[in-house]
Amino acid sequence: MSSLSQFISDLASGAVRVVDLTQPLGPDTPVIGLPEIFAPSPGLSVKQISRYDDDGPGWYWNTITMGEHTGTHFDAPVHWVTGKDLPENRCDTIPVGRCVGPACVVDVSADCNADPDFLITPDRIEAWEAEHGRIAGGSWFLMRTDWSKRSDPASFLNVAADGPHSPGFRPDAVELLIERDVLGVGVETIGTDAGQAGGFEPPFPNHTLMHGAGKLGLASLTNLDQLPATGALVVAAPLRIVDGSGSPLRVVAFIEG
Ligand code: 23J
Ligand code: MN
Repeated sequence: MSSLSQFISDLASGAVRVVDLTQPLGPDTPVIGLPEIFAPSPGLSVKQISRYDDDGPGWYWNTITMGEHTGTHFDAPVHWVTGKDLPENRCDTIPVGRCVGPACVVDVSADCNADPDFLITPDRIEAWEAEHGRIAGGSWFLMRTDWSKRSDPASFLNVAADGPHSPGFRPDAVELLIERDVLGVGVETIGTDAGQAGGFEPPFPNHTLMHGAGKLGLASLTNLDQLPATGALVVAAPLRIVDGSGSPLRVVAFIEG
């Protein structure tokens, strides 16, 4: 049997399962809050075109409006100034093959429960590699924080007087992942950088360094607790928006068992 027909029969038998890493997308989906000097990104609004009525007796459809970076979404390298001149850096030009890869899932949920400002370090990634093997080039690096379990938007955004508090990456951890040549990183939080990352050096290291290296981002993922540390296959392909900096998307993982 060819490997693809094996895969198809494993899907049919349930030997391979599909896990949805996507949050529902609705008008109440939270959006990132930036300092007021910057333009805000609007959340989803939905306007009905018709619903089996005078505007369309046999059909239902809507118009949707939202920022590209709303809900479970994809960050393209062109999103950040450091990635603006790279080849194949936008939603319509990224080869779809770069959106598909094995997942390395690092569970830092206990650390994030103890400290909402938890930052993953190179040591922590190397400890994971000592247990599970070196991160292969072309992998998605997924950080399991269990942040997606914060179903109340206020606790998900976790904004205090000094700004948002949510976990992320230390700059040297981002550098290590670039060295490993990952496809990109995926997180459960509103963005791929920590809530306090605007004050890091460089600011927003996951955006500044990852996108500068042509790497991708996935934000607001869920169900990472259903994935094994290694062995899942993740498909995360954005809408092919011309000159798009990112897009909401459906993120799908295939796992064994
Ligand atoms: C713009 C500015 C800062 C950040 C972001 C966007 C995101 O997190 C995003 O969705 O790309 S941190
Ligand atoms: Mn984004």
